[in-house]
Amino acid sequence: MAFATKNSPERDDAHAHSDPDPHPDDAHQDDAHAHLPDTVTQAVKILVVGAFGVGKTTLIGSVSEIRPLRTEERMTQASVGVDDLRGLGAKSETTVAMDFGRITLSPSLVLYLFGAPGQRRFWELWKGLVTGAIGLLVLVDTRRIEDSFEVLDQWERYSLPYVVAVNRFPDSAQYEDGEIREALDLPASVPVVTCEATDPRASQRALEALVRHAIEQHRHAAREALV
Ligand SMILES: Nc1nc2c(ncn2[C@@H]2O[C@H](COP(=O)(O)OP(=O)(O)OP(=O)(O)O)[C@@H](O)[C@H]2O)c(=O)[nH]1
Ligand SMILES: [Mg+2]
Repeated sequence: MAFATKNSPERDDAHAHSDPDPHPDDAHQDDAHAHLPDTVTQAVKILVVGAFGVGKTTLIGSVSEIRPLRTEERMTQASVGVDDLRGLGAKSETTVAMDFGRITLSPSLVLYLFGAPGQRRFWELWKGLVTGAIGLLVLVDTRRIEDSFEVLDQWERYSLPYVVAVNRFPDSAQYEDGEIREALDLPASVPVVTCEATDPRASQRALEALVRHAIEQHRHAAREALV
């Protein structure tokens, strides 16, 4: 299947709409995980970003070991024609400030996860949210890949290490990594992984890929600075 590409002249950031979908349950969180283990020595901040409706809130909700903080507001008539609901079933709410969650990746390492709203009207918020983050997990929905173009353009301005995570919805077509790279015009160094935001293990693997990539990039930058 052919994609529109990020650089194609017919690129179209316009939006359409259809019907909404409920939020998934965050069944695995319990209060036993409210406190950090004593073994944790490193805490890092990660941002989960991406276009409207790609699954940011779902991913943080599925992977977080604490009850996630959400700032969902019901979508109103004002978002009709602005927030594209194609393929999003019964989605009726959208994040208006941020998501927040936490996952302990190893006995010594904890990630603090911040979800940033994707719509243009929230871009000003990103400047505050991004402070102190070591990297970005950029979620993409290939059913509407063109929605990711301008969001990715904007995040690239922050020059943070990022990994593209293709969120597999039940009706998503399969694409080769090369097709995703070409469509998004990704630098060769940017890893592409697939996940399902509703699956905690797949979501965790995507976060692990980001942490590995961020560490490599920060090491590389440190080496360059010493030359
Ligand atoms: N089946 C399935 N549904 C998903 C998956 N990820 C997200 N969804 C659904 O897709 C819709 C959008 O997910 P959200 O988590 O709200 O997406 P978001 O990126 O936080 O959306 P905004 O904050 O509004 O930009 C919801 O109805 C989710 O239930 C997935 O991996 N599988
Ligand atoms: Mg959200």
